Amino acid sequence: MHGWNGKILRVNLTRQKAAVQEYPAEMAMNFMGGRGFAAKVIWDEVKPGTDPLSPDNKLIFAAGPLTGFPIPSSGKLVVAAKSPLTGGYGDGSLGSQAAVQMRKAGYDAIIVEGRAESPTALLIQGESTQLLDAKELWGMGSFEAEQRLRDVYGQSAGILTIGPAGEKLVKFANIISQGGRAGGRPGIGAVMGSKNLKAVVIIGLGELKAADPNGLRNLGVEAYREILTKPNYGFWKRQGTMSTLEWSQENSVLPTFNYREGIFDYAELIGGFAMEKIKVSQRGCPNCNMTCGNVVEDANGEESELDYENVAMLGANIGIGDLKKVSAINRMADDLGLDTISLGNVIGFAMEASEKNIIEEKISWGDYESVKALTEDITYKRGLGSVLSEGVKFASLKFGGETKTWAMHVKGLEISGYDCHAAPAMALSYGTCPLGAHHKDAWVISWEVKAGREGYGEEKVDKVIELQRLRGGLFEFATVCRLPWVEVGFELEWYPKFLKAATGIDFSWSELHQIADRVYTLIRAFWVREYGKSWSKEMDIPPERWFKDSLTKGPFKGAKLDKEKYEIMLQMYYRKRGWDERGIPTKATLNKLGLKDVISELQKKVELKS
Ligand code: PTT
Ligand code: SF4
Repeated sequence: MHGWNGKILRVNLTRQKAAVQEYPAEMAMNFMGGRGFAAKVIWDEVKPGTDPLSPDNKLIFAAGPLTGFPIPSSGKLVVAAKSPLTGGYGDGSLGSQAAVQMRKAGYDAIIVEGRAESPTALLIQGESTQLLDAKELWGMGSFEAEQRLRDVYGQSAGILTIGPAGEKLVKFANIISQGGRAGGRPGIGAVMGSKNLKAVVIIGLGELKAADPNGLRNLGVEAYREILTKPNYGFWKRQGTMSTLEWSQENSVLPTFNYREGIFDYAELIGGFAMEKIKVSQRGCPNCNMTCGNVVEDANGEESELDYENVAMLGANIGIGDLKKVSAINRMADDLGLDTISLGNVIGFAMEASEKNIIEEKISWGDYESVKALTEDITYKRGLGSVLSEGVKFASLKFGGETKTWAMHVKGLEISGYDCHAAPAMALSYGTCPLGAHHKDAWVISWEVKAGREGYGEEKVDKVIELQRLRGGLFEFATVCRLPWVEVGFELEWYPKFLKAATGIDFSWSELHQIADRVYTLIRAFWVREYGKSWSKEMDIPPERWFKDSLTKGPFKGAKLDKEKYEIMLQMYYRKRGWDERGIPTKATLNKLGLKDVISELQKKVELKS
């Protein structure tokens, strides 16, 4: 095999053993890599009903056949596990030197199983694998832990750590790298913590082998050059994802006051231009010439790396209109290892509950000091923080009553930074994302704003599926950053060419789409196997707030979603995916996608339609 290393490293922390395993070419052809590999391993190896925080869950780090090659933005790594937040499949994409180093160490994936008896770090240096005592790092913030390791292993080592939130098993703890890259929203950091694994350090000593090394090198040179010529490149380098803030405000999709509104009175103070005034430097993932990490000086004079989602959720959604303060909370989240989207979501929920006297604690919109204290309490599971650390779905079940209406999640994963009162396609994207309400699989909102907000028609369903096949498919399997394509218009046609030069295989678009459909259906099967008879189409329906409470201001004042029309759109989506009216794959679809073995397993849990 070229492009792929053909090897997986399996580390058992209970037995303190590591083994290198070869995997068949069929696995590469059917699932490609990254999310595809992770989904296959989780389906095959995580038994139904496994407690996600038990030693039986598997923690997976997976790259794809393009990861690490000298082509644009190829330093990404999928981190995955059964999610403790949702009980379903969970993953995230992290930009890190660890992605490149893992591939250079000769592995396409690492599977971590079991649980170490005491805090441990996994060290991979070329072919050698060691488990190190990490007691001294336990309790440390992710920044300090990474720095300590970097002092020993050097600047080029790939390092992944968890913060105290992962150690304390906060259900939305994620994994941090390079002082501000974060991945694994659905609690993948908590899974790492449950295994007593504080850090992973990788130093690759080999070189990646492409089928056509010269061809790939030349393509890479041409591609980097091409990105520099894109008209939006200069502005992107200035603002990165932060320009989305003003765009969201203009289009009334900026989540504000726990998704009550789509505009925020102080948006200008926390947008891309405000960011430029406090920007001190710029960082990025490996192999990338778009370096979109905007580093700013926060309210404490410290460095904080900003992206749109961080600011939408820790700014507008909780009523903070001061970017330096937002940045300080963002820095806390990175250091503690908390997902900023879920953090802003649970805090917004608590603020609304406080306003409505549903809880005794007083925490008002925009109250910076209380937010900082609550962020600490969530991490260390104290008082109200302890309830919120379980996620917004759990908190609403605990507080009961009307809170269910405005607990903003799908399948237990808190909603990302786009309000959907007037965006049915984006609502469908959240509803059907294989992780719960993440925007990563189909950021259809930018298209929907241009195509028209009102409709619930077939073209919206088609667009969601088309984007899921690319963003949730190709980019997550080849495991490279999608932003060159999404943000500066780097053409999709480059990717089959990269794949051909790396692997020697001429993948057609229909083959790439089929891999995406296979993985989507396998992940859906995993969810259904976990939820069994309690699975229903309700799992794919966003929260009641968007159907019940209209926007009260802005250009879309009065707008709300239509439930009946949403459900018609959802059924259309199911039909196109070959799933039945409950959203469960049919036998014919499973057969067509080469997932025959899944049928017998799934039939133990639910009745399958032909
Ligand atoms: C992603 C989610 C996002 S998506 C953001 S900002 W975004 C938040 N960032 C967080 C953060 O920062 N700190 C923190 N403690 N929590 C955070 N949670 C949120 O996590 C990220 C970029 C971005 S910035 C995006 S859109 C793109 N996402 C990609 C993707 O998903 N796949 C892919 N192939 N390429 C992508 N490129 C872009 O990467 P999750 P990163 Mg992230 C500080 O992981 O779990 O998917 O959640 O990886 O290296 O930080 O790069 O406006
Ligand atoms: Fe990382 Fe941004 Fe480059 Fe993507 S565009 S690889 S997120 S620096």
